[in-house]
Amino acid sequence: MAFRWTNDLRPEDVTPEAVFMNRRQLIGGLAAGTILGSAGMAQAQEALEPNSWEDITTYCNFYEFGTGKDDPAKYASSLVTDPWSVTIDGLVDRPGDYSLGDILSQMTVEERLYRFRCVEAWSMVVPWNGFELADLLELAGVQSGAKYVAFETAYRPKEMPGTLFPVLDWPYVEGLRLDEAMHPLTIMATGLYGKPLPNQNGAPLRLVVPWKYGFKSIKSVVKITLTDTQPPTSWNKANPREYGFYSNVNPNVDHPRWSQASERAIGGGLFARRKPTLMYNGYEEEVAGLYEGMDLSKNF
Ligand SMILES: Nc1nc2c(c(=O)[nH]1)N[C@H]1C(S)=C(S)[C@@H](COP(=O)(O)O)O[C@H]1N2
Ligand SMILES: [Mo]
Repeated sequence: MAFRWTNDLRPEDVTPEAVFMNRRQLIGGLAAGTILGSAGMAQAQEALEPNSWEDITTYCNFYEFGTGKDDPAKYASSLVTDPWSVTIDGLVDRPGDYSLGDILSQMTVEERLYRFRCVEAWSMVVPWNGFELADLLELAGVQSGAKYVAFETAYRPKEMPGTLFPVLDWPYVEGLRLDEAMHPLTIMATGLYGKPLPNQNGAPLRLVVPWKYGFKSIKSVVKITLTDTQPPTSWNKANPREYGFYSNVNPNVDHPRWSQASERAIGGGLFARRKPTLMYNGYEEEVAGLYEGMDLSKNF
């Protein structure tokens, strides 16, 4: 792997402004802090003020439990998350069913503070706990022919009342290019605020890809397949004109039905104002290289 996330920064490793950030902010914001000027720094710091547990766990998208933002918090408790296992197959050396307990015993779970952004132009900052997807993929042994990673959510109509309606083609599926999947910003989250992930947020294990729109961050994952062809994704299947494979946060490319230039920060209350959306959700320095030379208006 080209580089790994580092958590053990010393004050002398970072800019003077960044020294005043706490460790949690450093984890999420270090790279942004070192490349931005102080104005950008102020914005980055502001953007990294975490949302409340209440906001994060009651304003959710999880169509398997209904299409309303408050439906998952009301209905997702019916999902049985223990025992849980993830099938990892396709172009890997060690395909099989990996129990969550076995996975966790081999992973270092870290706290990460990420700006999370949904496609409908709202954003939150979430203190996730999780591990790098790359570490999980390395557990299974990625073969050299693999180019993409496909993900699948559990599909259990008895536990997921929303799947009785054909709003999406169930199960929910997503995909990443292998280099996106191996990037150290890409994590599998198992908790938030140091507590186990609530069902409505994708328990017991969900993807988080902070430079992409929220729908890429597939919840309650039961299957991961390494492939050599680009996998289908639920929202692209539902509406290919509006949702592409990449779905990178990009204020310069509007969704056909709304502007993506600004966002409403959830939890801002009465004085909430729209903020300009940052390229790659503020992670440009870290991920722009993955898309060098690509026409982002075509690969949206
Ligand atoms: N299985 C599944 N995963 C999903 C979704 C979904 O409906 N089903 N919604 C996506 C969308 S559109 C968003 S914005 C995020 C929301 O995550 P959050 O509710 O934890 O903020 O989950 C994504 N993952
Ligand atoms: Mo979303």
